[in-house]
Amino acid sequence: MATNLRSSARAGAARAAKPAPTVAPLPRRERGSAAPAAGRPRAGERSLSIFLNGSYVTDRDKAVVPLYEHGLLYGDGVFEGIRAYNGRIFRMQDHMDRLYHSAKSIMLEIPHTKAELSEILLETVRRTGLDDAYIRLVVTRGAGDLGIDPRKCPEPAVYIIAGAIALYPEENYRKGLRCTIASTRRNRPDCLNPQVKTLNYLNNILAKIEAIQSNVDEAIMLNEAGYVAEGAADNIWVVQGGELLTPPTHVGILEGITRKVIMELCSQNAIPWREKNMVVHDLMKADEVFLCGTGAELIPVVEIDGRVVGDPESGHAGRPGPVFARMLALFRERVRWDGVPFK
Ligand code: PXG
Repeated sequence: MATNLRSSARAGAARAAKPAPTVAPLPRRERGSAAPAAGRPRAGERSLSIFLNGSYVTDRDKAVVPLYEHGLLYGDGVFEGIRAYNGRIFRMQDHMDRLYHSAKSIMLEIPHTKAELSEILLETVRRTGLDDAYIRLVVTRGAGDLGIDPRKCPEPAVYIIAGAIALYPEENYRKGLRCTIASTRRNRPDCLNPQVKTLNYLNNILAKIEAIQSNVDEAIMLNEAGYVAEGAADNIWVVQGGELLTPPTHVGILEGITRKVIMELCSQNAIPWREKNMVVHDLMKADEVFLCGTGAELIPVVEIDGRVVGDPESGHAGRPGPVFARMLALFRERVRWDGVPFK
């Protein structure tokens, strides 16, 4: 009979001989890996604000959720990653709409109206005292019993964490990301539609683990038919002949809000763009590739499975390209003013 590491370690006879791990541990990231003493804020957490299903909490160690919470037991819930810039919540309405659509899709009733939840969101971020913040908004099925039956969870739960933003290292924006094409395919839309932003991120995490194991920064995922889908937690753009191309949602991707902002910025600045089904070769021959998402904003990809991105005669192969630089500048200008003020 198979035993897990803990049960075998508990057996008296086995105590002396700890079983050998079956997998090598994932390498630790240097930054933020050391845990501070309990109760003491981690770096950058003095400005932490948490809405814990009805009450506001500032101490991370007091912000605990029930063990029988189905968000934990089954990933039964939905979420949004949101950013505030310059005292405004960027694209709050878009995030609210997507959250409520995701919840509707999994038959989860959010226990607040959009207007109420927006107010709670604004208040949570206001309490941080920050102008620029990262906000995680989570709605779960709530606590139930050990079975999956959602009817055993009488009350959905709402959790919001707002705090200082953890950016990718600045070096990644200057030098670009090295990526792998993950062998883990993006969830098929008829199994778990990637448009629904659920707490089930294992598909993406498995792709991220592949990137880590390959010693690169990020993973690009394909759909089951081999079409380019998206990054592990970002959408993808390809620049070809001055045109911006991104996979359509029917390929099986999250309909990203940053992706939508890029479409708008292109249209407003007469930069050609369109949705296109793409295969790995389209990435290999691209002039430029970049990823986009709330956390990463826009981030260039300079290498994919050992191939340098870009034409060697362009002068920017293996480096962030001019279209990326222009889009990043337009995006950074937009976030300064486009949002709902909370101050
Ligand atoms: N695709 C996937 C699979 C994602 O998880 C995006 C695209 C980009 O969507 P937005 O709406 O953010 O432009 C995401 C973003 C983070 C973070 O900290 C983001 C996501 C998930 C977990 C963390 O940026 N989703």
